[in-house]
Amino acid sequence: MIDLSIFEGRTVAVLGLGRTGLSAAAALMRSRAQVWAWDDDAAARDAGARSGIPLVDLTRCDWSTPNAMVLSPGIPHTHPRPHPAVALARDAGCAIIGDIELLVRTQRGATFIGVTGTNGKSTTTALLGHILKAAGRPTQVGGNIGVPVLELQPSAPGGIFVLEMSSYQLELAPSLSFDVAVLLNISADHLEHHGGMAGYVAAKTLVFRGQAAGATAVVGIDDEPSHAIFEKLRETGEQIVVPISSGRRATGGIHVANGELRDDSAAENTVVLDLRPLAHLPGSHNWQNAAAAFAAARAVGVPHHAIASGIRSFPGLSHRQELVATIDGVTYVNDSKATNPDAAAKALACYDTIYWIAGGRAKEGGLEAIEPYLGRVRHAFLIGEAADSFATALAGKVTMSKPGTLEAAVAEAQALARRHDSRDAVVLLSPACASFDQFDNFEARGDAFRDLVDALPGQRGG
Ligand code: UMA
Repeated sequence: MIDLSIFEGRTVAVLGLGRTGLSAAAALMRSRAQVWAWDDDAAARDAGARSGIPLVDLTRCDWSTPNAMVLSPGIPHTHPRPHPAVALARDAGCAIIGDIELLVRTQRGATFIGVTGTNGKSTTTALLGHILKAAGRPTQVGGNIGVPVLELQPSAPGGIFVLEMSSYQLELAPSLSFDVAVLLNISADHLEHHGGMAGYVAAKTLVFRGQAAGATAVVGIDDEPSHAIFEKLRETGEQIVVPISSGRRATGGIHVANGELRDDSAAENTVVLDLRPLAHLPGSHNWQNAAAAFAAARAVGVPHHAIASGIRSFPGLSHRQELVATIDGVTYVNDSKATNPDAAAKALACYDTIYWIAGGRAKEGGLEAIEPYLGRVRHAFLIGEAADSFATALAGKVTMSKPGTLEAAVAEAQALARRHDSRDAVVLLSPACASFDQFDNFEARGDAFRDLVDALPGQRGG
């Protein structure tokens, strides 16, 4: 756990008692700070109280006392409107920061690598962490990937923190200046939280904040907003700027052509590795992730051969095109992490005969990203709150039904897919939606899918 003695004897408000807030309260209490914690959810407050965390209603307290507020990333501080406690803290001139700001303030000697982007950031973060560890570098991985950073250990000499950064977390870490910052891609997501696309792009751009000469910016150039950021950094930034692409030659950078990872940073366009045989990194989106991880690892001095070896031995991540089982010739793939249409489109692009389970709580924006791949979908099984709106959007484009629940969808999908005569049928859970209407989070949704598949009659004997 990270030592926060810089707050010893001071009062720190902690708003939100989910993963971030619980870890922040624990680290602060261990460092003998006075914690005032609150959560709008009574059950979360009760759980906090049971762990000995002092509760103070932050919407009614005296804001002249706290020295800082540690805000959980998912709680609004600007759009659609600031949480009432945030507004009070701000009026009182209290600093509003996230857990990653605390990590940065206390671990000044460490190397920080930040990975952001709308899609692929967890895979890239995990892949990069794996490469660095395999190369013998003392590396810890945390942030949005699901490990609150204050639960990490203090940095060892030469230590590296690889942090997956959401747009929310970037806004709450004003002192952050990454030694290596990675922006993978940008497409519409979390628009309500950022007041629209411009606000979202601005938040993502914060990953490059404060980078000076000697730092490295790794930037995807395959979508318009990211490409525009790349151009601007190349013209005006002081840092080294490395373009990455899985679709075109990234002159002076890293790209993938026909599945081959190529290093063009010295204008030699050297082939580093053939990515096509790697089952845990399927599809061109994962090839972009590999290009980004390569560029970032190289920026901290890992040799080519060690990076290639790390990419080859990467075991993949749960809930991201995770191969669950093959039963009666039908392959079941858990892509629960696809919480927006863009992410689901990337999975749909990887298979030819798809029985697609989609739905949940829809994000803003339509299903346009999905449309080019609907020809691969034999049947769509729609679940959750979005079932009706998805049915309207997909009408006439694909055959579909509305089983409503994941359980019913898996049963229906199995019944239809096993009738398919060739061996390439895939039952794909790639919801294009958040999970919160029916599950606690995407992990719980993916675990439920895995359990349902495990219980299917067939070769597993369920
Ligand atoms: N809460 C309130 N008032 C509100 C809103 C929430 O009190 O108005 C409380 C909730 O009751 C809950 C707590 O705040 O108890 C939840 O806080 P949170 O939403 O910030 O979630 P954490 O559990 O702290 O998890 C966060 C990230 N979640 C979000 O940003 C929404 C996790 O990313 C991250 O893994 C974790 O910190 C550790 O760093 C998840 C995520 O969905 C994976 N991220 C989004 C994404 O990837 O798209 C950004």
